[in-house]
Amino acid sequence: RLVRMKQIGVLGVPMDLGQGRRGVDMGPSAMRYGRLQEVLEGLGHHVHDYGDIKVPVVESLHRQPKEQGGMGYLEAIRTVCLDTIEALHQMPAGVFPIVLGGDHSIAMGSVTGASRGERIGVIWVDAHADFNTPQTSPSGNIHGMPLAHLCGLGDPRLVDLSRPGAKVRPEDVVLVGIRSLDTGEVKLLRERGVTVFTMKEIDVQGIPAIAEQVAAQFDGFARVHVSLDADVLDPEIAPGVGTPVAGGLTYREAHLLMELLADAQIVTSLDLVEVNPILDIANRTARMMVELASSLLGKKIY
Ligand code: HAR
Ligand code: MN
Ligand code: MN
Ligand code: MN
Repeated sequence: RLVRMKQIGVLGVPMDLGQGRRGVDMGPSAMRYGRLQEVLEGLGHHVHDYGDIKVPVVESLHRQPKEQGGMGYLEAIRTVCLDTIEALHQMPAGVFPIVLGGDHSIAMGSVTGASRGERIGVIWVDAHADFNTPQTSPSGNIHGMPLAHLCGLGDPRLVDLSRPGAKVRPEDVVLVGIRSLDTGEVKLLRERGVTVFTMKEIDVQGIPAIAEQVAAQFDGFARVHVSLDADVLDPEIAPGVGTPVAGGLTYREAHLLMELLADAQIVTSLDLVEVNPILDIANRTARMMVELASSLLGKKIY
């Protein structure tokens, strides 16, 4: 079977304001250096790089000392997400967007932009659920909150991006690879009916059974977004992340998930986030993310 050729639009969002560790703003460069465009063109796709969204450097921002964690950067994050939405809306309809982070707070922009105002399924592949609100967050870091805000929970300034209200229905969200949750997140995820595949479920059921359930859940959806956080991978194979958690996906589990999602032909947009080249070893994590994008976009060896 041949790969069905896609028009791919790459957009960098070099934002590190959603968390405290510097270096994740270099993620887009690291993945471009890891030959993202060449690899995808090698599959037969046409790739157009739209460049980077402008993100203020942290030293130029004056945050309120009273604000906890990263909440002081809320307005800057909001502006970057609005610019991301606008840039995605500028891409021609039918383009498959790949948004390069940056920390995971960029997903409030990327998912909203990729949805183009319509219903969208979200496959959130991450060690974390990122389902905190400012009230439940133990850290105040906004990269631990994007999925809650996409579902309409939390600070209205982040919920009401481009139009008021939730952009994603909680029942249209599937989490895969989860192994670190805060107490408040567990409560919210259960209340809202989000589907959660923890690492335990992956160990017990295996990736094929989970990929099948995900494909069934999103059968018939016009839009399905994969938000791939590098820290879902085991830190042994992806050391370049700010919040590593032991016991993550193996190389083959991660690729198999992408390969089976490619076979299902449901995915219409992708984030590659949380790559921190400062913490990495010889750009290994960025290269791994490029390879995973290639598996999701139809790479076949036989
Ligand atoms: N749950 C924690 C918090 O909200 C940690 C969130 C962390 N990190 C990410 N996102 N890398 O997936 O602070
Ligand atoms: Mn072009
Ligand atoms: Mn995340
Ligand atoms: Mn994470």
